[in-house]
Amino acid sequence: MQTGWIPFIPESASTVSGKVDALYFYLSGITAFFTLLISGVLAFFVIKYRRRSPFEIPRPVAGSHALETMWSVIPFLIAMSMFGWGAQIYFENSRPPENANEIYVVGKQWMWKIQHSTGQREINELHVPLGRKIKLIMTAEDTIHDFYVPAFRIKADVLPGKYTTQWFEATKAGTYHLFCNQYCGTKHSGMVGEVTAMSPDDYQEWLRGAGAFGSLATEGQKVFASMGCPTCHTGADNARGPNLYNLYGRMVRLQDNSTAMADASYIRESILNPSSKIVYGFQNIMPTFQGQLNEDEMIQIIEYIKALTYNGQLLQLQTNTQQEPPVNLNKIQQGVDVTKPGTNQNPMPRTSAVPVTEEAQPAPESTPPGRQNQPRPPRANAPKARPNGSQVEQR
Ligand code: HEC
Ligand SMILES: [Cu+2]
Repeated sequence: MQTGWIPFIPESASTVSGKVDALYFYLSGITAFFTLLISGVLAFFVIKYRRRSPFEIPRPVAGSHALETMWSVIPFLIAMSMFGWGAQIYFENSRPPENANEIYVVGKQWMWKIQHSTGQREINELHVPLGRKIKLIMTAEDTIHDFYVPAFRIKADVLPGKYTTQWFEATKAGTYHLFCNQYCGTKHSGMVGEVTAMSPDDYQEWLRGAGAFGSLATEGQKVFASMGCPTCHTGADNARGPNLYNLYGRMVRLQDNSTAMADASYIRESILNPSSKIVYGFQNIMPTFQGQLNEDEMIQIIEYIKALTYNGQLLQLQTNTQQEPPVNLNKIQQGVDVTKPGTNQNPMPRTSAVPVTEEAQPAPESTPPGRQNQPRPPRANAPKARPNGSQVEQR
């Protein structure tokens, strides 16, 4: 929908902005139509049925079922059309597509901190390629903020202690306003920034120029090691903590036999409030890391744990026994997208963990030394080892 000629309408630069505008004009159009209709009819009747003499007594009005029904049903249908149309756009807008590029946003008084999974970081700026779906995973360090880009017609609250998401696909190169749209303190009005949408080639160029840090996953690996997580999460079967390999995106079985989805929020909660959900077959011994990790580090750890999942081809856990550097660190640092199957020709990492395949057998029911608890049944979220210890072929 072409809206450039109308004053006060922000530029339209994403796949959804035209749809939002169309709905907006539909609502405005209906409002204008009924405003004119009602005020016109009102003026007409005021004149037509005015009292002509002081003694005039108006004729009594009889009810009309047809009329009553009509003016109930027609507005109902109109209202439902608004609802249906709005809900459709809302759903489209609030469900990020599977294949989107993920970018992390941390709001804090009073700035926006952006982290790309390849390691680039920005403050109050966001660079994105045109024609790619971008999913923002957002959280706040202090209070409620709201990430609002009018040109993309996207806006969502950013909450402390929680991840919220929104997504967009930019369609037009340019630089657009970024606002915080939720009053968040003294300098709220200064919490602004710019979103730059650029052609994929320019974007690649920009990534090369901006990448001063390791990828989020490799940064996360460092945080993971420096926090002492590998002392319990060794990846071995008899470890004190569960193997985090292939954890992300799975259903986890919990002590009370319920299940939970291992997404970013679950991992975050596992780290900050470990006793709230105890993994089946494990003791409640994990200490809380509340106050020891900032939101940036939390995101990095999550990306690291995520990177431990893709087809079992990625990084390996830094275990105590491990001498070699993780398999894919170099590739990730070179900017190779190791999440694509086939980019890693290295042999499987040497952890006890093996990706689950359809024909994978349950782990042998032996009790490894040092276990405090009963041998546990195979866990839904744990990769399973073959009885002979060999590794299962990649899919
Ligand atoms: C003292 C040992 C210990 C340390 C240190 C430790 N963990 Fe844990 N972790 C555990 C145990 C035991 C569990 C399972 C019980 C539970 O859910 O609390 C667990 C559970 C988890 C889970 C959920 C796993 C699943 O399969 O659902 C995640 C994620 C996790 N830890 C991440 C970390 C991170 C990140 C660190 C470092 C910042 C860390 N842990 C440090 C012992 C530890
Ligand atoms: Cu704010």
